[in-house]
Amino acid sequence: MQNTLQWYPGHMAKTRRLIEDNLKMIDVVVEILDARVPYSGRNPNFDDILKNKPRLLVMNKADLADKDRTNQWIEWYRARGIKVIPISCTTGQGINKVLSEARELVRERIERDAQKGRTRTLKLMMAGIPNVGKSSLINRLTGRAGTKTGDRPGVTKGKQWMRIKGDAELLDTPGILPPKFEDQRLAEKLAFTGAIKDEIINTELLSYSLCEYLRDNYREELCARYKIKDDISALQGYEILELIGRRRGFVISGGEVDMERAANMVLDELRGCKIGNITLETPAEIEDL
Ligand SMILES: Nc1nc2c(ncn2[C@@H]2O[C@H](COP(=O)(O)OP(=O)(O)OP(=O)(O)O)[C@@H](O)[C@H]2O)c(=O)[nH]1
Ligand SMILES: [Mg+2]
Repeated sequence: MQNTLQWYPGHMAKTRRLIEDNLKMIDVVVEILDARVPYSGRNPNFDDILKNKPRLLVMNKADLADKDRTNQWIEWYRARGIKVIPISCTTGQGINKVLSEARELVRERIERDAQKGRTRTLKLMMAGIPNVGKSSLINRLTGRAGTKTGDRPGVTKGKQWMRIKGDAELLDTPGILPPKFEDQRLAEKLAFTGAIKDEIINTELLSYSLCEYLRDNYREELCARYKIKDDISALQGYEILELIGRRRGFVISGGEVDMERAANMVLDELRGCKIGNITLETPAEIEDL
């Protein structure tokens, strides 16, 4: 990407404090990530922020992701001693596992309390980068639209507790990104999914890069979606985007393609799963970084 991305350090720092201040009363942190970016979608600062608090990793939006790759990632994490469960707040897949897996992580404590005649209300904190579905998961678990959700980052502003009858309490938190990315390629993957506000991104450059990723990883899907018959294997991102724009009739005066419009359309269609079930990174790719 053209320059280093900047994102509201003030707001993010405030959320970090909110998480740290509430951590004491939490039993388990549910770290939610977007199944389309199972690696870049984790905030590396969480290890530092969450310390040794039991953590359940949840890959949400599994309905949008590439199933083979989701399984590869589950294996990859498993090999590193981390359990991840794939879920979808849209289809309901895996939702009923969230509480039981979280409980499993603190089973000994629950049993100890039970011996003393106390029932423990499980206190969970939802944490993750922006737009991954933290609030949606709370709404799914409570069965009502008690927290605001939206298809853009930064919807949740402050903390909010929600209770599941007699059973558990859930704390929603705003999404936070690390203050900076060591590798801009990781930031770019996040931007593809919409976790970073488009206002601070050059969407045209981002889209070129996306076209190249799709060219190398999901060529069939890309060509089918935009009815491209040409061999695009040797084309650059901007040439592919130009082809797509022309296909869609995004032509301005002088016969040129409106690249900005084409760029926004391709990003929208990726995020809306119109191009196909796409996961934007594989374990092998990450190990090569
Ligand atoms: N397809 C699909 N969309 C989902 C899923 N979960 C959430 N979404 C959508 O993703 C968008 C973001 O969801 P939110 O619940 O607002 O995400 P959040 O993590 O609370 O976001 P912030 O509060 O902005 O950090 C919304 O448009 C949701 O409808 C899912 O499993 N599948
Ligand atoms: Mg939210």
